[in-house]
Amino acid sequence: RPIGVFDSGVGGLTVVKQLNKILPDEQLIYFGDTARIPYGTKSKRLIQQFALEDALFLLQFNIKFLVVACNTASSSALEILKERLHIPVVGVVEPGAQAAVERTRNKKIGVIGTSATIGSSSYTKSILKLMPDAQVLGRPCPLLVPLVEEGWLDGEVTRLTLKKYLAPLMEQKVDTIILGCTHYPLLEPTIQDILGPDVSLIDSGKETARVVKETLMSLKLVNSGGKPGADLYFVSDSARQFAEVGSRFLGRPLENVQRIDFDE
Ligand code: DGN
Repeated sequence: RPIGVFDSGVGGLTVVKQLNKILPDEQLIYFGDTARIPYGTKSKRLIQQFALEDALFLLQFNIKFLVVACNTASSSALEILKERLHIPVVGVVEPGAQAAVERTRNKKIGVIGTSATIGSSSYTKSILKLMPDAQVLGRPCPLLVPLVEEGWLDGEVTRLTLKKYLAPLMEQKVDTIILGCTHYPLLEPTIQDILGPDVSLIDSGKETARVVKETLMSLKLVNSGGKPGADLYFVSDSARQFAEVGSRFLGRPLENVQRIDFDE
C-alpha cells in the first residue's frame, strides 16, 4: 500500500524529495491543493476543512500512512486529522521541533514560516514540551514563498528580504533556526551564507522523512523488495504549471501529474 502525502501546493515536494531518498521502496501518492493555495494566510477553520478534504482524496488510494507535508496544515489541522483518520498521520512540526531541541546549545531557537504557522505557535508549543526553559522566537516571512516559486533563490532582492526577516532573530542570538515552511529548504544555502556557520538550520522536511521511516519500521509497515509503482501526483489546478515549478523543488523532471476536480 502507498503512502499519502499532501501539501497546499508545490512545497511538499521538498518533503517528497527527502522521503524518496530515505524510503526508496515506498510508492507515494501526492496531492497538491494548488487551486486553493496559499493556506498560509487563511483561518484555522478553513485550513482544517481543506486538510480533511485533501486527506479524504488520498484515502481513495488505500494509503497506509499519511504525511502532512505542509507546515501550515500541520500547525492547524494535525490533531483533527489524527482524530478522524484510522491510519497513522505524521506532520512536519514535531520532527522539526525535536531536531532543534537536540541541536541548540544556548536554548535560543528561531522559527520562520508563514503567518498562519507562526500565528498558531505550533513550533513554540512543541519545543516547550520538550525543553521548557527554551526561548523560542517566531518570525512570519510571507514574502519568501513567492520568491522561491519565482526561482529567486539568491540575489539582491532575496538577500535584502532575508536580512530584514532574520535581523530580529540574530539580535536575540538564536543559535538554531527551524525552516518552518516547505519552501525554505531551497533558500538554505543563501540563509546559511547570510547567518554564517555558527547558526544551525533545521529542515523540517528532512527530519519528518526520518520520523516517517522510524514510525513505519516500528509499525512493521515498511515496504521492501522494490517500489510497487511510480509515485503519482495529483493537483487541483494546472498540472503543467505544477510540473514546471515542481521539478525545481524535486531536483528532477516531474512525471505522472494529473489534475483533479474537487467538486465532482
Ligand atoms: N506549504 C506551506 C507551508 O509549509 O506552510 C507554504 C505554502 C503556503 O501555503 N503559503
